[in-house]
Amino acid sequence: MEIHHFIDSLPQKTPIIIASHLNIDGDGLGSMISLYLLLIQRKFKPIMVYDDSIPYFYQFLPNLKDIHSLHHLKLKQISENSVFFAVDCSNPQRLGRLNDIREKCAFVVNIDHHPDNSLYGNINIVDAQCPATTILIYNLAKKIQAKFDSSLSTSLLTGLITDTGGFQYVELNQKLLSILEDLVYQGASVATIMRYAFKCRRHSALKLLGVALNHFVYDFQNHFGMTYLLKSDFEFCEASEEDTEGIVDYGLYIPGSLISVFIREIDHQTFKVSLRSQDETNILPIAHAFGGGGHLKAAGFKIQGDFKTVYQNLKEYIQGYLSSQTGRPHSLSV
Ligand SMILES: [Mn+2]
Repeated sequence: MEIHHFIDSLPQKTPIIIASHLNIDGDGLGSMISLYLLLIQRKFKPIMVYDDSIPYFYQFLPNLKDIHSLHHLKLKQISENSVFFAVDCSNPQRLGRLNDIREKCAFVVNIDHHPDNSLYGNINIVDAQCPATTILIYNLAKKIQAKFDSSLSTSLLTGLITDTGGFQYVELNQKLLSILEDLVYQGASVATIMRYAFKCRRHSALKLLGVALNHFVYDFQNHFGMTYLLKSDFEFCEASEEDTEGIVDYGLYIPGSLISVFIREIDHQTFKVSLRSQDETNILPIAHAFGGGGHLKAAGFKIQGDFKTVYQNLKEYIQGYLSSQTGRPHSLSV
């Protein structure tokens, strides 16, 4: 069934939950809020729910106050005829504790653009070619002839701008340009989104970035950069996980770098690893090899062990992976 027909078929009293992935980003938030606004236009009373804190630099987004923490969600708000919309979330595990709520709902709609989406919904709108989940919501908005205003346009454009790194990871082609033009015309501000998403960082985040930059090591022969942050670094900078946003990108700044690796200790001997790549280098197989997931050029996973072993094993794995890649595109040498 097509999604807009499904929405048309829902009785207006249907309890609707909208959720996204843990460690939420601009696309997850933008998708939740834009879908929420669309459903409100259709006279539904959806509930947005999230299982963590929302990064402070997304405070410019509309309707944030309507996102409930899991803690405040009353179980009576969920019934057996509830519909659960999961947006920008590749698999149910990434919902965190919200997965328990998904299991209680009668029907699940999965709207996403991750290539490794596990198609866990009763309806799956999954398009890995799409640069952001908010573009799928934009298409839906057009289909149901939604009324665009600055709130809807801002939430939609935030997903596109943040997931493309401000149009650095995908080419701004004619199709995206016409969507961009439409959203700007309807009231979204590119400058505001760019500024908050990429250039609004508190002092603890800047201090943490300084430490991470000092820890960067580059393997020029194999074209990758690697850095880390330990618990002690977070304590020294009085920083939290939220302050790590964007750090991994710096490994790609060095001319010739194809992969960036960022390891951080999130618990004793538990590490989160972020991977980024450029120039057609696909890092998703690396994330899959370690039990993680993501996109071709942005992926991650968790790993346990003592730091030195984790670091060394990962370094050797990536060296092996890169040297096994044939036809590696020519890149600048340092
Ligand atoms: Mn996304």
